[in-house]
Amino acid sequence: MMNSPLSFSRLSALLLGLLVFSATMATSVAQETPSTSSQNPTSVKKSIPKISFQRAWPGVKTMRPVQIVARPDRDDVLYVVEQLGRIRTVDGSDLTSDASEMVLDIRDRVNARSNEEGLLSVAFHPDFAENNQVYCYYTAVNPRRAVLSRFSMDDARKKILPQTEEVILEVEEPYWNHNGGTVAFGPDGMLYLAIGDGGAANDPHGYGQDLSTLLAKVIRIDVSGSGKILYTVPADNPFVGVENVRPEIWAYGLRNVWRMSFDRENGDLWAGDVGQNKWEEIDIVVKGGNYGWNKREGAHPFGRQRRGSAPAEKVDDAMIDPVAEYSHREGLSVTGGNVYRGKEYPQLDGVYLYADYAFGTVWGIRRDGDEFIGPVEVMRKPGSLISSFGEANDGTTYAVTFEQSEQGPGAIWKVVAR
Ligand SMILES: [Ca+2]
Repeated sequence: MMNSPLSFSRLSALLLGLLVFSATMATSVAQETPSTSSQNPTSVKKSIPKISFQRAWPGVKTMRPVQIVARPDRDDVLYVVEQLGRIRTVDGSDLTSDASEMVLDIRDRVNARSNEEGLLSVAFHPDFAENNQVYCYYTAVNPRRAVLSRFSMDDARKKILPQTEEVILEVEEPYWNHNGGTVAFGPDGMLYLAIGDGGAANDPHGYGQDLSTLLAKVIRIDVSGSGKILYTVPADNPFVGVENVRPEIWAYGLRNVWRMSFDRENGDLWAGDVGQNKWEEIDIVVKGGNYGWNKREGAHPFGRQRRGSAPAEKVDDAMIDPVAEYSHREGLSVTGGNVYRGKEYPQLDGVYLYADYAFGTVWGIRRDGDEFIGPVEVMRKPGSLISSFGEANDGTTYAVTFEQSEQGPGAIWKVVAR
């Protein structure tokens, strides 16, 4: 999320002016493209339906919601992460309910002074029902750093207890921006964390391709230990035993992954990596993969435009191209989403949804083996800054937004196929 090359108040005013126009467009598009599921349910569907956002929990007041997450042991509650350092509940069984409880407040230790800082991501442990563990990823100061911590919920599972914090990992952040990030558990039970390149512009220290730092990486660690062992490195990580390389690294060359998620059906790890000057990208993150930053931006060489720098280096074939990209004519900052696996809209099954944070455009893309269908633009919602998507346990997909401006009220939406 969250390049801020423009004044968003001005941008939002512009975008709001387009609302009536876009509502008309959305209607006509939906009529042109009826959403039908495949005739043969065993084949990969070829179509990508249009979607819309249906307001959920309209009476719940939230500010700067940056994530909505499910709790593995219960369907009737979802958790909305607020960037300033709080987590609140919404009623997973009643989307009209106004009920909301604040279950964690760590504003005392979270630094959320800038647009890209704060409590950025939360994940419940897959064995939460047994261990009460909740993992939080946030930014802090003195020194400026990114923090991955484990908290426990109380026995009644009403509150996440701030005093139970155990810091698992800290990464020094040289600049305020590009902190990533997403914490998520894989189907293998390991904890994956996306960490940004540390910030500034151009990745001035070359962290993207530097395997001695955790910046600009997706890391994979095992947090199942107990006592003083807060994490271990899985023996099958790609760089275990390589000299001067951090063994936690799972993939690298990632500038600022703002949202990644696992396809719950096949385990694919999809990520939206925010670009700098020209290209926003979607990657499927694989073991040991190099996604190019700062030698590449999207599928394109990067570096030519740097003053005083050498010409862009020859593009290395070992670097992995994005599976989708879009230029800054179409948006400014990608928000990665998730592969829809809910039962309610079979025509949407298998579609990875992602958005541009600034323009409010949503796209869908399907993976079909090594081929991809799409991306297809499936919705426009100018005036909503789409900060994240999230899934309930049954695959129902939600989105959270800042309305009208970055300081505007937060809103939560259910993704509906048209
Ligand atoms: Ca890349």
